Amino acid sequence: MTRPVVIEKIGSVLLLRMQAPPVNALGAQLRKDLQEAVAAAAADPAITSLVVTGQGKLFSAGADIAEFEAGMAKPELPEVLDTIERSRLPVVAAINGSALGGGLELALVCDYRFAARRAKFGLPEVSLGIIPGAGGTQRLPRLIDAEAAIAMTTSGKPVSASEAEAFGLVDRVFDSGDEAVAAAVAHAAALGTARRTARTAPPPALPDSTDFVAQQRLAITRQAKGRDAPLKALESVLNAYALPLDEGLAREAAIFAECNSSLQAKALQHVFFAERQVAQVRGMDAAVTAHTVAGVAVIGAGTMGSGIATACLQAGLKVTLIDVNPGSLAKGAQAIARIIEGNVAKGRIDAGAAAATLQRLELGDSLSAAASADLVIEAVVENMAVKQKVFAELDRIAKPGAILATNTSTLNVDLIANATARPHDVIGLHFFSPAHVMRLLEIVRGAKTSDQAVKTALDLSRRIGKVGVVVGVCYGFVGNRMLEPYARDAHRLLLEGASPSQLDTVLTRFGMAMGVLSMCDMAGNDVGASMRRENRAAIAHDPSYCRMGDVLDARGEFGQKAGLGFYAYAGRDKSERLDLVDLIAAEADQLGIVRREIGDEEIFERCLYSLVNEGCRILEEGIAQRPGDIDTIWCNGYGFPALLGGPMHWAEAHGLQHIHDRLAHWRAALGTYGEAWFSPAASLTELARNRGRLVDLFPSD
Ligand code: 3H9
Repeated sequence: MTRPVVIEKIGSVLLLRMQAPPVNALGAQLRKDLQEAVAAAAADPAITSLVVTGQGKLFSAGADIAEFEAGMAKPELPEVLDTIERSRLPVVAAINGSALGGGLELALVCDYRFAARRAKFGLPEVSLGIIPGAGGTQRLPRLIDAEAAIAMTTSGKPVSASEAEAFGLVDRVFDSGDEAVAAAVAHAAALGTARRTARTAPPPALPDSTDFVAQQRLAITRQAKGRDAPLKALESVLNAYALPLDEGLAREAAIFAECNSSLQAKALQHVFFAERQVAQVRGMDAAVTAHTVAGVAVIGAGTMGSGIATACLQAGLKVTLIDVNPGSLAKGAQAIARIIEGNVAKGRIDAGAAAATLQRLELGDSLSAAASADLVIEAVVENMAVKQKVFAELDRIAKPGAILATNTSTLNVDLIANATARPHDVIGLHFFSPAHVMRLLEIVRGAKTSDQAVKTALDLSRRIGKVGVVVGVCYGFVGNRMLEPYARDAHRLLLEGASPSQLDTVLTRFGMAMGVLSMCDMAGNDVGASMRRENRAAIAHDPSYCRMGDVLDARGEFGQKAGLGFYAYAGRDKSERLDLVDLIAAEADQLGIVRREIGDEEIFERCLYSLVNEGCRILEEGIAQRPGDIDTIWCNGYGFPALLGGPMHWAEAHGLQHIHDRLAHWRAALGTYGEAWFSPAASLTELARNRGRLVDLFPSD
């Protein structure tokens, strides 16, 4: 077995190369080897100095996050870094690639930092609900100015090598990792045994402004959006200015431990691993490779089609945007140009890059323009007959082996696939609007979809910067299927007496990015109504089903785009509609629903527990592979707060038994409506009875 630290003696310099694929995480064996190598070098009179570097793309991604739940094995990272810092020999960090978290903290205890230009430097711990716990909050302020140190520690955002050089975090920047290593070795040799500075030197003073700290605290609180870790990180950084190093380090360790045992940290760390586990798809032939995708054709130049085309163009792909309606095609092309040029205005790309991106776009006014594409993504109207017609035609036009994808958000992918003679090449790629922004991509595997098509879709999602989650075929797949009971009950609660703003406030107070009725207005009440028309058979038994959504649709009150919906809009500003109360009351009257005062707790339980209940059914049916896949979908596509870990993680922390019992309560309390919609899922009932955990029924692997 290869050791995680490879040691090479170059003259009097000992080169320590971390080699722990894929990201050189500082796991137990690596820490032990590093500590032993440094200690042995100090005892060896033939060694004058050391260089630490990494193998591969990264210097190090930091501590091994998988260790956090059970606690870090000995030697813990702070202890290893302390050994390096107190060594009698100088150490040069040759930062071949990104240095994140504990990886950056390792670089900070070195005397000099030489970096490759591609390297990024960051302390992303706050996004895991923790603070840097191996000296980052104490040593970074001793090296760079307070504002930059606070920003790096509390935002988690990495900086580039040139920014790091400008801050004084890095001594020299090189074009490649190899050059950085060679220069570091030469520098270490020239140093002899001379160390650089006293480790305990105090940091420069905080900016001379009485309200500097107050301003920082305010800005961080705003950006934290309910997360505790950023303010804890600030508290720890401020200790660096008030306490001697060793005392500051001890406080940092205590704050780290406090954060790491919090529910937020558990939720955010769950989200981190869940997002990565989605790429592991059960039942896939590991030997299958992805189809090469150089050119993509997108059919339909509406909002979704142009957004998908933009996402692909921005990732460097060649795109043909196709629409048989010349007006729609021109509008779609303009929308794409606006987004790309907007990126120039925002300083994200330069004008040359924007021109090159737009040059990769071709327009076509008939499906035949898709003939040479490796991947075709259909984004036409959400109607089965129309989609089947498009796929039957594509079957004749597309080249053999091309992957044919539908961007349906609810429809049966198998029925669409069966319109072709090559259903194995057909797959669902459900993008979320705006498609060039939203991170989620549901990859819908049909009954006959080949492993190669799935692999290609997973590769594409990564390439275009999205998190692709493989799901099975059912109405609405995972995301929209769960949205259905959540939104359905919100609509029903309106008829029973809640107001749109009461409903939405309960949900946003819980942490949802947006209330469900605001979301309906944003997506368009016409879109919701048209989806219901396609699914009429399943909902016909409930005349109250999303009644207000249908009423608004019939009145042309489609939401934001119409200026009226569940709210009234002036641009993006929304206000309550007083006239809606009478409209809702009249509908309730017709349906024989007695209106009453609805408490916030009832809204909370009925909407959110219905969401969880549907999640359980989806797991029972194998539509989602594991609870973490559902969490990934809801955190990335539906604004569920990551600091609660996603609906399934949250449900477990909140109490599965309680959720089951309250669903049973509402089933009994809400008459025929309750009986129709509130039966607890079989798996939830079983888990409630046995006081079990989701993993008991739905193992992660
Ligand atoms: C820390 O350092 C705490 C200290 O301050 C104090 C301690 C006392 N640990 O993302 P990818 C795995 S906290 C364990 O797909 P990419 C990941 O799960 C740490 N595993 O690759 C995946 O596994 P699998 C602070 C890790 O190229 C595989 O590596 N650091 C870790 O798209 C590939 O990951 C961070 O928060 C880790 N630290 O992106 C950095 N990192 O193949 C977290 C990755 O089994 N990591 N894995 O699914 C990242 O942001 C990205 O992984 C990175 C690479 C940008 C590095």
